[in-house]
Amino acid sequence: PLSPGLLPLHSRAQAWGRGARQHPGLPCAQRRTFSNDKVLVELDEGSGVATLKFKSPPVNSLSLDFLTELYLSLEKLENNRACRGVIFTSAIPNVFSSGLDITDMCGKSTEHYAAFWRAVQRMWLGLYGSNMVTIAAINATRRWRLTWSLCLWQGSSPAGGCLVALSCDYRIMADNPKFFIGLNESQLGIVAPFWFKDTFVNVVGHRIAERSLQLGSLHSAPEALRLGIVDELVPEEKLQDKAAAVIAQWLALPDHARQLTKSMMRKSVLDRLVTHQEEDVQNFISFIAKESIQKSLRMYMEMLRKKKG
Ligand code: CO8
Repeated sequence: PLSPGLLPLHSRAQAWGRGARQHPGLPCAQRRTFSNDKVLVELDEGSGVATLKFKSPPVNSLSLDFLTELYLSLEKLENNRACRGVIFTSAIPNVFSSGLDITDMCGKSTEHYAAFWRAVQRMWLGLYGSNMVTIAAINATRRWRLTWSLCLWQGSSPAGGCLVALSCDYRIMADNPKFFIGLNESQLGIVAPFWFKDTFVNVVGHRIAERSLQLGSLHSAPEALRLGIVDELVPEEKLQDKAAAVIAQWLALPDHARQLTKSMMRKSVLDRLVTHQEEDVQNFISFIAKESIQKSLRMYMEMLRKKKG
C-alpha cells in the first residue's frame, strides 16, 4: 500500500526561490504540457506551478480510468523537482467534477469494486498527502433540481468532486449562487467513508461536517464560503488569475517548513486510512454490493436520465 505522500518529505527539493527550482540548462519560464485521455497538465517551470485540468466528458465523473490517470499525473508532478504547486480545475464547461462514477459502483463484479475503491484510496492518499501546494479552482457549474423520493437534488461539485477540492490546501470557487458543492452521499443512500468525513472535519470542524454529512447537503457557493467549505469566491472570469495569485503567495514560503507543517496537520488522518486500507476496501465491497444499495444507485441514475427528458 502507498504511504501518505507520494514521496517522503526529505526526498523532495528543499529549495526555496526561483533559481533553486530551475533545471540547469533549461531556458527560463519553460512550459511543458502532457496529457492523457482524462487529464491535461501544463507545467510552468519558471513559476513551479502546474495547472491540471480534468477533461473527462460529459461531467468529469471519477471513473476507474480517470482516477488512475489523475493519480499518475499527480505522481509525475510530485516527482518533478521543477513543480512546487498544482492548480486543479476543469476543462469541461459548467462542471468541475460530478463525483465518483456511479456506473463503476453499479452492477459490477467484486473484483471491479475492489479495483475501483483502491483507485479512489490511492488518488486521495496521493492528493491529501501531496508535498506540493494544491489549490482547487472550482469552475462549476449550473444547478439543476430533480425530485427523487422525497429529496430535492441540486448538484455541481458533489461527493467525490467535493472530496478532491477538500483535499487541496485552498479552495477558490466561482461566485455564483447557482453553483453548489458538498458531500451528498447520504442523499444517494450511501455513507461517506471515514476518510471522506475526516477530510471534511479537518476543513470545517465537527459540527458543520456532521450536519452537512447527515443531511447530504449541497451548499450554494455563498453558503459554502460562510461555512468554510471554500476559502474564497471570485467572479468566474477571474478564477484562474486568482488561483495563480494565491499559489504564488503560498510558494513564497520555504518548501520544507510548509511541507513539514502540512504533514503534521494531515498525518493522523492519512495514517488512519493506511492502517485500515484493506478493511476499508472490504467494507466498500460488502456495502456497495448490497441489493438495497444497488437499487438506490440504479434509481438515482434513472433520475439523472429522466431530468433531461
Ligand atoms: N457517475 C456516472 N455518470 C454520471 C454521474 C456520475 N457521478 N453524474 C452524471 N452522470 C452522467 C449522467 O447520467 C448523464 O448520462 P447520459 O448522458 O448517459 O444520460 C451524463 O453524465 C450527463 O449528466 P447530466 O445530464 O446530469 O449533466 P448536467 O450538466 O445537467 O449536470 C451534474 C451535471 C450537476 C454534475 C449532474 O450530472 C449531477 O449532479 N450528477 C450526480 C452527481 C452525484 O450525485 N455524484 C455523487 C457520486 S457518489 C460519490 O462521489 C461518493 C461515493 C462514496 C461511496 C461510499 C460508499 C461506501
